[in-house]
Amino acid sequence: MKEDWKKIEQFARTLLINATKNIKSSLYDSITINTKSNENDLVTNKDEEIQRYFFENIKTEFPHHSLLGEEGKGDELKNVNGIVWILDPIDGTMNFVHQKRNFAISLGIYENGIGKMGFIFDVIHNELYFAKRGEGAYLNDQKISPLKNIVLEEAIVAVNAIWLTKNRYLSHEKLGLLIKKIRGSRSYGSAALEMVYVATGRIDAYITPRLSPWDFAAGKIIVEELGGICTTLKNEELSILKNSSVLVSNASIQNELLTNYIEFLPDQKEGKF
Ligand code: 2AM
Ligand code: CA
Ligand code: CA
Ligand code: CA
Repeated sequence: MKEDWKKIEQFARTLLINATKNIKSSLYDSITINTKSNENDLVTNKDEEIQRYFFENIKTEFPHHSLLGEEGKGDELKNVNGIVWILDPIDGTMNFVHQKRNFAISLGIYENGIGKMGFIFDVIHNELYFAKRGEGAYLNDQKISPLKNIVLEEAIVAVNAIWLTKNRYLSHEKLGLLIKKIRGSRSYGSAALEMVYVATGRIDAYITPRLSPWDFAAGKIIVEELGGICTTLKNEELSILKNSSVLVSNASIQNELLTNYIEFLPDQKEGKF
């Protein structure tokens, strides 16, 4: 079946605009907060409502497409064949709950495992980051310039402080050396926003040992369109079928980060949280 990519893009934009309006207009309404894998892993009724809104509409318009999303009720993907919409309805739920800002809707559209379009909507700033594979990346209507080379001493790197304490995944000693080497570190609490910050050169890398496909699907397309690199922390390809560690980086510092500062602890298996 020949896909109408213009129609897919337009449809995605309409859903994103409507979802954003919905979130903004109900921002200070009372929300129901539940926990998932642990007491700090939050989900609200809004995360679920927004995902339902997307999935019901996509299913009606494109019944032959597959759906993958954080809040369940998607399709059980056995392979990457066909068109797959990958949604994180609210990325940065803790920020959404505590701060009412610094969260995003993340939507990646893949065809046979290859990222075709990535949308990351920073709801409160009204900033839509969009990339279409091979055709450039945009922040609202403005074309984003490709990334320039940098040196590690002048880099800003996003990493959650939890990984600088002793943990199951990464050598916190090596990461400590990195923090001393670079110009500054940041942690924003939304993987999608951290990825577009790398894509736009506001920061130069983002290091995290555990993400799911809906966290990185859209960001990967945007980052790669601007010349950045997005792999696992072992420099492997990311797959939309697997959880994994993620290194998002300006290409000029990626090898140095992997070689000198990122060390997986020996018995850690990729994707096992
Ligand atoms: P979420 O808000 O959609 O859950 C927080 O540092 C970032 O990591 C967010 O983008 C968050 O996405 C993501 N994340 C992935 N797995 C997580 C987990 N188990 N607990 C908390 N945040 C997680
Ligand atoms: Ca979550
Ligand atoms: Ca997420
Ligand atoms: Ca989420």
